[in-house]
Amino acid sequence: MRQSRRLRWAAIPIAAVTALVLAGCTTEQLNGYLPGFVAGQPNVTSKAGMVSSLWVNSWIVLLLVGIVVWGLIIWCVVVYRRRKGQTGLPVQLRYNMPIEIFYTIVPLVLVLGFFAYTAKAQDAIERPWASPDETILVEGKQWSFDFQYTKENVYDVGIQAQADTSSGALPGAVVESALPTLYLPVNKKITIELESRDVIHSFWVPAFLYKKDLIPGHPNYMYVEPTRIGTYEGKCAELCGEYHSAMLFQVKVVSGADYTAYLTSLKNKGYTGTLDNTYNRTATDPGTGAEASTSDNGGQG
Ligand SMILES: [Cu+2]
Repeated sequence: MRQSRRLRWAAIPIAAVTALVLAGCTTEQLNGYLPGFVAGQPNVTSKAGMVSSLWVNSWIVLLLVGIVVWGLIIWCVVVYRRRKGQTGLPVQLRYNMPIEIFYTIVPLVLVLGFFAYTAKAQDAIERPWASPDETILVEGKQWSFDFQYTKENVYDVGIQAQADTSSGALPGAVVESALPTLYLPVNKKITIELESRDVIHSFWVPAFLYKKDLIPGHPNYMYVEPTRIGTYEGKCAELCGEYHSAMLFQVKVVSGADYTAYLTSLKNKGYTGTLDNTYNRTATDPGTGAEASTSDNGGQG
């Protein structure tokens, strides 16, 4: 009786401290330090919150499991330590049904729980838009990306990151303005089709918390709804050859008006029509008939 009352009193300061700690949490901390979350601003995409809550809640559950396990280990070590004058092995315990049922059921419940929440989030993230506002084809190639804005029939061709050799530039710095840039209109449902011209690449925008492989001959799809205007870094996340590390790009989430203006600028540059295989490295492979007339450019097309 006395002990339970004491526990109840202990609960008050624990709850108060927990509330204070959570109230003092920054947006970054509440989202498990995942990239893309900024205090007072909307999430980068409509689905980023699902990923971060799956991540953060999984960590909370796993830390609670950890605390129980660490506690039991420390308790065993202290309570059943060898005492002065003891020799030989202690009494061995076997076939303890309650414990065996406990350590079978609890992990099973945990695994099923993680599976269910992961499947639920994955289903929501991977569900195709019924009627996308925009459809964009992303072509990976050694070592850059091309972007085809399918509805408007314009495209942009990327080159691999260029080293910044200007005075004062840090070693390894790249010319940001020369990076291929994918423009996305804010608050629109966009289907991104992912393809590759040569080997497997991966399209990764860390701030979107979303990444998917570009596989030659096997289109993949991403369903994105960007919800915050800004510039986000992207990179290839699948080792794809010598200049894999130079396979960088940027994503600019812009207003509808800026998006239209950008597409018009592509049209004015003459980047109209459909991206064909001109930029394929494999266009020069033996057997295509092109090997005689086209010199191998080292795959940097
Ligand atoms: Cu790559």
